[in-house]
Amino acid sequence: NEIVIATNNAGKAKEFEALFAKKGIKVNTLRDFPEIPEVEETGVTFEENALLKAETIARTLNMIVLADDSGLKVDVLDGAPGVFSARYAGEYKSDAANNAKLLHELTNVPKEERTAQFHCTLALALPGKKSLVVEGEVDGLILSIPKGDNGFGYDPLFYVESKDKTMAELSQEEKNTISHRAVALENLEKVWDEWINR
Ligand code: ITT
Repeated sequence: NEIVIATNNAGKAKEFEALFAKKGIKVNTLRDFPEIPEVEETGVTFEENALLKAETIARTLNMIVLADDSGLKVDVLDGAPGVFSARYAGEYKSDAANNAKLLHELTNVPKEERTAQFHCTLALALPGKKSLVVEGEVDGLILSIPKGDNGFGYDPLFYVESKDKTMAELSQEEKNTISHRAVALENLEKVWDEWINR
């Protein structure tokens, strides 16, 4: 009962650790395997990138590997930043720079047109098995001013109507009940046993 999460993102790693601890599954991340080189995300879809990360690392380690490719899709920007969410303001830029760029792109866009979704695609891979892919999304609105200090990435700008809070104002526990990542993991759980025993 052990899994490797193919991520270098500390925010994602923390959420997965909490989500898998409940199931009694030990989580390793790429921090535990510093010798493994970073997988370049050359795909144009969340699914391509998730499969690329999961299958490359699974082949290297010969272990069950879960990869998360996720991002923010803003309707008025035709789904941008999408798969480019981590590098929206440029390669190696900070979350703050990405958030600033997003606000700039949405200058003068009225509140009712600032609808968005957080998207998460998970790929589960083990050499010799056909990989499994599941998805999850959560709806929100992009605020004009960041609010809250929890979470990571675009969380301070992502307002969740049902909670009347941004993702960054939710505790990690609350975020982990409603997030795109949590929804995707629920979908993974439904097919997990069948996949493992296939
Ligand atoms: P790994 O590939 O190593 O997992 P990454 O950060 O490069 O890390 P992605 O390519 O999947 O991962 O990019 C995801 C980006 O989308 C992430 O850097 C954030 O900017 C954004 N994002 C994803 N999930 C988020 C969340 O729960 N809250 C806020 N922003 C999120």
